[in-house]
Amino acid sequence: MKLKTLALLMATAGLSALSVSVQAQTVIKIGYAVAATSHYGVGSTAFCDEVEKGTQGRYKCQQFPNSSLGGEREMIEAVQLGTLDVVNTSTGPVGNFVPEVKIVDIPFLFRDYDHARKVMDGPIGQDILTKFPAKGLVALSWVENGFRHMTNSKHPIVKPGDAAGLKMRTMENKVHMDGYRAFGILPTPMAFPEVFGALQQGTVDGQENPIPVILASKFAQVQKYLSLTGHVYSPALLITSPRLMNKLTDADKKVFYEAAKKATVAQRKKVNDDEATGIAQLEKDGMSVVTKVDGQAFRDALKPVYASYAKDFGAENIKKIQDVK
Ligand code: EAX
Repeated sequence: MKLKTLALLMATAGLSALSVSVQAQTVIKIGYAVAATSHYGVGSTAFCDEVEKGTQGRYKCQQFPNSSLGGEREMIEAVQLGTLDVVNTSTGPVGNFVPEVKIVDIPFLFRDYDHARKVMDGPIGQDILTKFPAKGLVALSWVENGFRHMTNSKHPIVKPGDAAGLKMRTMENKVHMDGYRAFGILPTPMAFPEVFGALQQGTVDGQENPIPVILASKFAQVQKYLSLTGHVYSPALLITSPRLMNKLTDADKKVFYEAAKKATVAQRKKVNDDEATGIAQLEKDGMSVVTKVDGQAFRDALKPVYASYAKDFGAENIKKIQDVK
């Protein structure tokens, strides 16, 4: 009898040891273009911490910052193929995969951060997220890159005339490029990993990015002039694959979506913090900053392009976004 009990105990112990080893940890690979210390790193870490906590460690992340897995377009392709699990990416190349995203890339569409975040969190933004599965992708949440500003190595930009003729690196984004041409810029599309070198070598005169990216990527080392043009809001997305989502239990799925919400809050907060302290830092780093840009002149230059945006995206859809208060 005693022996039997012992055997039973041993069997139970063996079984639980087995069940522990069956619950192996799944490592999720998450990639982004900029440094681990950037807003992308902060958002991704918030996502990863919550996923690990919410699944009691059954899932954990391995992060690939600094474009170590390629540019944003390549990372989205990798998620589609299943070689990368999650990408935290600006919308730069996303419209080439999911055309419904393009409308939020229109320059001077959003008045400020409050407006942009309200649209993303509201029915318009949330409806765009539903368009991803048809393209073999799942958008977990809107995160954020920030309002984009121009930098260059030639001279201060106050009005479109100053930008005219400058060769400027842009994202691989037609909506942006069409708009920037109206400013007189010569847009040169390029993946992010090539930008620092192109600025250093003078292949391009300038580029445009939000303060958190300009800071994290040390563009002050290769660009003298920063103009706070805020000419376009740059949304970002946490994108994963249907393949990964379909493997999750309903409870784990909920954990992933909750984690994505935490990422949104954390990433936006880092954008706010960088906006608050970053301009002074960039000045310290040697940049000459134009804070008073002639925004109206930039908006006026864009008028003819808005007519073509209206044709592409529907004037009423643009107005719906503008009308969000
Ligand atoms: O997403 O390509 C870009 O300029 C992006 O803003 C940057 O990589 C962060």
